[in-house]
Amino acid sequence: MSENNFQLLVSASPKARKFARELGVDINKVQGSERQGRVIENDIKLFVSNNSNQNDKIKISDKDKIELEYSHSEFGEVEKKDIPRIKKISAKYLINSWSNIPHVTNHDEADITELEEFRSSLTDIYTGEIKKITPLAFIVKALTASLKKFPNFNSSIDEIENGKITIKKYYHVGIAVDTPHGLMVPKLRNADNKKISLIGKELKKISEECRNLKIDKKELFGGSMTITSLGGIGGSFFTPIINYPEVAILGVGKAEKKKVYVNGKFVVRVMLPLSLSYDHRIIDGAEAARFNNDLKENLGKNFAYKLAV
Ligand code: CAO
Repeated sequence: MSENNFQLLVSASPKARKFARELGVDINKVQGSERQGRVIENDIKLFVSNNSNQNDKIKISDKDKIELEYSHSEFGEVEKKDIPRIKKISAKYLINSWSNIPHVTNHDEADITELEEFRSSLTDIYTGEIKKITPLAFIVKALTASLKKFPNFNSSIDEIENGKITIKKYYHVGIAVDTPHGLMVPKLRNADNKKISLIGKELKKISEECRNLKIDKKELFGGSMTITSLGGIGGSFFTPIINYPEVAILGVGKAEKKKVYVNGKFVVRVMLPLSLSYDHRIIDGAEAARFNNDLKENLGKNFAYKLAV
């Protein structure tokens, strides 16, 4: 091993290393304050605060900058607040996705009447208590089934210049989680192999970890496709922004009872709004419409995966 290699292996406790990883800090760049340069948590905090101004700048190129002719305060009272760190980090990704990916969004509605009847009938076999599993767990499972049939949606095209597409053979579904610090997208790993009740538990676990800033940084990477659900809050259709380097994202709205025309008459059905945004460089509108049809089938009355609750 060369002298340089030794310099890279900074001395630190596993706890300090984990802390640095969670904050996305390269521990080798941190100046240790303990004996022989050992790094402790305080050194990492100091490093973050010294570097945050530089690293957290939201990059907007000069040509895109618009100079305001008047300051806001010329029109009344204003207040300046810091933008949370996570929002600053996601800003770069959002600008990259929105400016570089040709987005198209297909809107559709899934009839989840039977799924909802089934979901509300789930009880614990030992206690008889109603099992609380949100529709999202079912949507995750349905999505993985569609991804298996439509591998283009489980791809990345970061090497498009070389004419290469990476098809992932794993099914790690990203879940957009609303946190007080900003939006975070942890991955629900190998969702295709998990029962719906386990997916429900993991959804709670990863969203809590995000809200308490306890999620490991690596868990925010390596996804197949993302689901962004506003169903628990409200609203129907929207235009989700693709979470680069993924190529598609599914927006889910609030399911509502609606009058639908079926077999010659109007009937009341529970309809779930779906908004599928995709990268038009790799996915065509027809493929997206077929994907939505398949997803609707997976969420519809023949949903076979219910056996895997
Ligand atoms: N239609 C109708 N009701 C729904 C629903 C839907 N599509 N999705 C959830 N609900 C219901 C749930 O069943 C639950 O009902 P009860 O209180 O009666 O049990 C309630 O809404 C709240 O659900 P939830 O939001 O807590 O749970 P979830 O599993 O649906 O979602 C999570 C988890 C982490 C995705 C969510 O908490 C969250 O953060 N959502 C916001 C995501 C977001 O901000 N996306 C926008 C990104 S773009 O800026």
